[in-house]
Amino acid sequence: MVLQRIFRSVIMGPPGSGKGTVSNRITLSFGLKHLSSGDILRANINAKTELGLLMKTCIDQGQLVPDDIISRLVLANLRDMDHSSWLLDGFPRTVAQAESLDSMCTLDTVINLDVPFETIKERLTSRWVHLPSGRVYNTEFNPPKIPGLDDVTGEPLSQRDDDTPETVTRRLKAYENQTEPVLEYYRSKGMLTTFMGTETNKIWPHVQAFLAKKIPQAQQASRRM
Ligand code: G5P
Ligand code: MG
Repeated sequence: MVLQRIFRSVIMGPPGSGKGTVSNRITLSFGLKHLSSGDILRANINAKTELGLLMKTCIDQGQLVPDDIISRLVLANLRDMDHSSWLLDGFPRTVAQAESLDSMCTLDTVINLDVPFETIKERLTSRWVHLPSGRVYNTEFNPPKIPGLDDVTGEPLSQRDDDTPETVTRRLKAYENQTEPVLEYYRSKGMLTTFMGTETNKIWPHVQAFLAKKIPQAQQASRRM
């Protein structure tokens, strides 16, 4: 599908709720560009930039990185995608971040994946990632074709340092305290649509149908402009 008007969206949900997995499917179905704040931070850590090394301790302890740093990084990436339709994953995660995003653009929609915390904990310890692309696998749910290797590039997969059971517990706490208020922020603006469930394969058809309705509307609006 070729988009005719710029479509800007955010995907939210607790750690491990399937934001990366669903984003990948949205990218393939609707051609939106995917930008993940976690992938940006991990790319910095991997490249051993000064910022990456500074942020690594925060991430490994399951804490959020400071608002001003992540907002600067993400908004700079969004400016580079100024003429594209995009899906933002993992940002905003605090009300201050949501306000900084608002000051830059108007969103078309916010998708919220509501997956119970008990479901999430099991998933993260069996996750494997391809760091350069952000592609995610799971030894139970979507294993790579060859164990330990990325399906597309054949490069080795790794496990995230913040996927240990203790850190996952801290990440879920940070989500409850700092990110749940962002859901209310978007709900009060009438922008939030929530998809509940315990399995991505059951949630996905609903997300797909929702976006299929939203995106042609954006195209119709552009024809009237
Ligand atoms: P991230 O990288 O944004 P999180 O914690 O928000 O990390 P995460 O862990 O990346 O979110 P996800 O993207 O929601 O999870 O989930 P996923 O990767 O698609 O799926 C998780 C696993 O479950 C995968 O192995 C997948 O294959 C599997 N899976 C999916 N669906 C199913 C299913 O139906 N069944 C089963 N069995 N498995 C399934 O952020 C990382 C850190 O960076 C910092 C913070 O420190 C954060 O903790 N950070 C920020 N700090 C401040 N502000 C921000 N805006 C920040 N953004 C990042
Ligand atoms: Mg993710």
